[in-house]
Amino acid sequence: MHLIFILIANLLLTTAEQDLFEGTCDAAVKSCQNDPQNHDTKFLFYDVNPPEGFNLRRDVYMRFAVMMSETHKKGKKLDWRLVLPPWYRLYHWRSQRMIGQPLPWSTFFDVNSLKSFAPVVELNEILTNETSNTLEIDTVYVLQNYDDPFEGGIFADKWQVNKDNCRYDGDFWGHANVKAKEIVCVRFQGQISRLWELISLHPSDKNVMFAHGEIALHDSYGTKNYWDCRKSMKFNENLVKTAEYYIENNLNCTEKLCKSYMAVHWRRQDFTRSRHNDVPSLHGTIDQIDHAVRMHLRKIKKIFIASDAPTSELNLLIHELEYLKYEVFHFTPSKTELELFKDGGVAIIDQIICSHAAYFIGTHESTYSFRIQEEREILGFDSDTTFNRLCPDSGVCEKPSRWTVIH
Ligand SMILES: Nc1nc2c(ncn2[C@@H]2O[C@H](COP(=O)(O)OP(=O)(O)O)[C@@H](O)[C@H]2O)c(=O)[nH]1
Ligand SMILES: [Mg+2]
Repeated sequence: MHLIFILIANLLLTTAEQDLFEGTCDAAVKSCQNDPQNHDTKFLFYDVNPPEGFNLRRDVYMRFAVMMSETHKKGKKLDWRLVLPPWYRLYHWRSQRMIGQPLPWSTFFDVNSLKSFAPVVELNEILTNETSNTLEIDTVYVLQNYDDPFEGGIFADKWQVNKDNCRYDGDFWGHANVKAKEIVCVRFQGQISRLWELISLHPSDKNVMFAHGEIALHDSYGTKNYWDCRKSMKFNENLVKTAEYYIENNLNCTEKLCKSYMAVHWRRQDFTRSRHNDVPSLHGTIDQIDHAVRMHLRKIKKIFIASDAPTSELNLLIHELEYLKYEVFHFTPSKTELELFKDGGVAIIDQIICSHAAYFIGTHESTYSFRIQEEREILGFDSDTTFNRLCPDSGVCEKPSRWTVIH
């Protein structure tokens, strides 16, 4: 009797799991897999907490892209595509913040390379095909944190529809012609693949969106698939060419792993206010750069500084380092370059230059520095040259975690 009960329970579970995962597309139907205009295609949209910056958003993208890729690898949900959320009015993009247009991912990334990893489409690939010119999202699930993530002393994966205080605080990436039919708020914590359970609440939905996508966590961080996804995030080739041209002409290097310069990511602005226990003063920064060169790079005289510091503060740092006889470099875009690449592209050029340096020192817990560290792992630098940070002038200075590449 007991055995029969287990068998029936398993059978029910299997059917439920199948319902959850199976789409209407047949893996053998090529058009179904590749064509965003196919009527059976379903679209998964997401948005991120409005104040979050570019580099955390890149990590959130990876969570969704890995989730899609892993589900497709199992032959499930083959009719689903992930829509790349346009970049719009990011908090740190000072020169375009007020007037900015939504920018497609191709502004910053090689979208064909992203597509080689996961079934992604740009929003404008879909919008141009909308006959009514309005895109209706069937359900927007607004993810919300639990008040107490460690209820009963443990962090358990769970979700629960929440009917109170429900509103979407985004702006559909600046696209006035995108509308939501229904908004559902959900307390959510845990692995991102459990979002499929939410999607299955409305099985006939064609367009589903998750707001506050950052609340869902990686299913597994640092795995081979994670790194395959990360490797596919190649930058737009004009940004790469501009960075390489700069490196060749200013920093005397034509190789991938340069030996001629060291790079520092000096994160200021909001970090000096909200994380002042983690970042050094101007003079603390100079001492640490000088010390690192003396310890590790005795032949190097060229120092590249990537920073969001105000010009006056940055100039002080540059002058003080020059006084110590260093040749100091900072990428300043021309007016045309700034118009072409935008603040986001200039930040990427800085990151690429840091990625190729003989030695890199980053800022503690800056996702901007994290992305540089990953790039250096992919390029094949010795991890000792990568996982280094600026310490505060006094107090504890934890070593950066080493997230090393898996091929
Ligand atoms: N050009 C340039 N921009 C930077 C630099 N550091 C920070 N920024 C800007 O500030 C933003 C910081 O936000 P985010 O990407 O979230 O990184 P985090 O806040 O450091 O974790 C970046 O996306 C850039 O727009 C830098 O070294 N160079
Ligand atoms: Mg940030």
